[in-house]
Amino acid sequence: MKKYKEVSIDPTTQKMYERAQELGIETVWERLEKQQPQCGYGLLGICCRNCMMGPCRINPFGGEPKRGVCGADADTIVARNLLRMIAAGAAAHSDHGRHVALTLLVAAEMAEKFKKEGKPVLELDNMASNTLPYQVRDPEKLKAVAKRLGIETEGKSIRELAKEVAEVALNDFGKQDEEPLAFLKAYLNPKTYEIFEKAAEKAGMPWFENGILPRSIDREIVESLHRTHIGTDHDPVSILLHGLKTALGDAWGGSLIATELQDVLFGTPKVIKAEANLGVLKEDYVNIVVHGHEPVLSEKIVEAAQDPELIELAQKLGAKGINVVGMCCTGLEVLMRHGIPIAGNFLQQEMAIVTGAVEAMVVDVQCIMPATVDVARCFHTKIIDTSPIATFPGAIHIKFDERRADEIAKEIVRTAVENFPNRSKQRVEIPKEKMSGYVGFSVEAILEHFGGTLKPIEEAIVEGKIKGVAGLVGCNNPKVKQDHNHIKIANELMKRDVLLVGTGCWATAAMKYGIFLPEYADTENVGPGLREFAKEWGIPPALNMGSCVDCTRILVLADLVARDLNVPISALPVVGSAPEAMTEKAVSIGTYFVASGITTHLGVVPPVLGGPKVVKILTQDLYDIVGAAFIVEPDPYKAAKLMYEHIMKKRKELGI
Ligand code: NFS
Repeated sequence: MKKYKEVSIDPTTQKMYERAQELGIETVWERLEKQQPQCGYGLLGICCRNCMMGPCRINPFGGEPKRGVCGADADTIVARNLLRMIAAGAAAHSDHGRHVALTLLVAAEMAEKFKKEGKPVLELDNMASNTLPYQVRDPEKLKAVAKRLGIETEGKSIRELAKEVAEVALNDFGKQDEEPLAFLKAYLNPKTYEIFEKAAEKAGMPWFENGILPRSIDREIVESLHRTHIGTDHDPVSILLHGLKTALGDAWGGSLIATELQDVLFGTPKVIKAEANLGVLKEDYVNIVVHGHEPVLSEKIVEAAQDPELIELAQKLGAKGINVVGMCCTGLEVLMRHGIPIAGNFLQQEMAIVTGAVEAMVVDVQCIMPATVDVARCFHTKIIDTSPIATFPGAIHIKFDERRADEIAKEIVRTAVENFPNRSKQRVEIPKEKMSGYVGFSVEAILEHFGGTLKPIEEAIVEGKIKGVAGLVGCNNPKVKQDHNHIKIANELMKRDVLLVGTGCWATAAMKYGIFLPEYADTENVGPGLREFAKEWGIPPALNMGSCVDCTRILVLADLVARDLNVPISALPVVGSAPEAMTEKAVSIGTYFVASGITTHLGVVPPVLGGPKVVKILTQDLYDIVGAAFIVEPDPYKAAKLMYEHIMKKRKELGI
């Protein structure tokens, strides 16, 4: 068993980990330990299970076997496995995006139907009627998205526009022509577009029509599975090029649609102060943790928890009220838009339950450990699964249906409230630590803060006050001490005057240690230039841009700067990093950052080292093909140095 200090730098995780040990509860760290030693072939990416002649594995030391039964060598196998990871990650983000687009369409269609039935017309045309399960909370954003897509907005109601935008989005998932995605064409600057167009030719594969420009989100994912089927694509170059294409379908398609249409439905985030870490759980309240990724559910839970009838019920049962808190990305969604406190990042999901103070953990999709059900069994906590595509054995299933969103959300909250009397008060132990910070830095909020332009950031970069920008993203991974790499890399970059923007579990980590407070600029972890800039503009030295699908906000921001300077994104002094990467989604994000021109660091070695050609393509050749590549470095100090060097190289190339 590990010592509490080995698993995390977060004092709340340390305490709850010790508590779990006291109670004999197994957690992610024990399960990781039981897996040791992990399979070396798997770690290197050289086992293949794609057909039933196998499983095959390649000798990593150069001896036999050098090939699988079909003849595939190590590079083919590694490349195929990586493509499948990218495809799975892109699928997860994009299916989320599809769900949001469908929700917008369903709401618009319901408005149309109600209108025909003679319900109040104006409210329905504005999609502001609360007879609808989902409204359009940001009509201006809807109009802006429609304009980008080239949809005529004059003389159209919000309802009509919502329907048209949703239809264009949905068409990007399943269209069959060879044209690039409508969303990509609408959002990407021509210089970067050109790089995508020519990338395959540069790599010596001119038969890729339109280079690595994705044609349809679903099609690229399906083609990934096809290419990696036994006996199909065997050249690591073409396999990886298709990986870039699939990931770009995620970035400038699925994830972008998720972010943009979530803003339309639930409001575009504005700067707001909020709190993070397990200390946001309240001893005398009904605590509901929303965990997963899709705000289509968590938004409704937040609303239902404000229902006076349910609050009264909670009080009748001895609680002071209902406290909704977030976990992982769905937590970030409601944090960004409503300032709902976030209880933690990926490695704290079990820890939250160990407090003994959680009445219900309401989960939707992605990054939810099935082990939450086992931990919950040791307490009164109910795990409620809600997505038709994510069922957890042993959980309560209250499956969500957008058309009956309000009714179902209330049922879920009621289930949690009614569970309050089952809490065993003596077993409650909530760590006190929590931290506040500013969140809500959407691209729109950043523009607003700087007076409608990015010029102040650009000028500070040119002057050298800020050396560049780093996008820090991604998960926790129990192979890394929780949050350790996140915070070290952040500090090392800020010390070197690099402005940070970030999302996902990195953002939750940063918030827990006070990095999203303007005062953080006064600490020794921030260099003098960045400190001056942050103070001048009243911002923290790092900006929370949201959940992982919101990595597209980082791309859109980079794209705006690239437009201003009339260069492709790859020319900018910008880097990316996923210091504690874990999911297939993180692999897709890393790939689309690189494909879009942002050199990206991974702090956890992906399973590719068994394929030397693949490693060379990913870390070197891609510079010539898309102008960016991967840096792999587990040591956070060395990583920050390499990232900084890349920024300085880009500055030099720009002549600044
Ligand atoms: Ni991103 Fe969100 Fe966290 Fe990693 Fe999981 S929550 S989508 S994948 S673990 S950052």
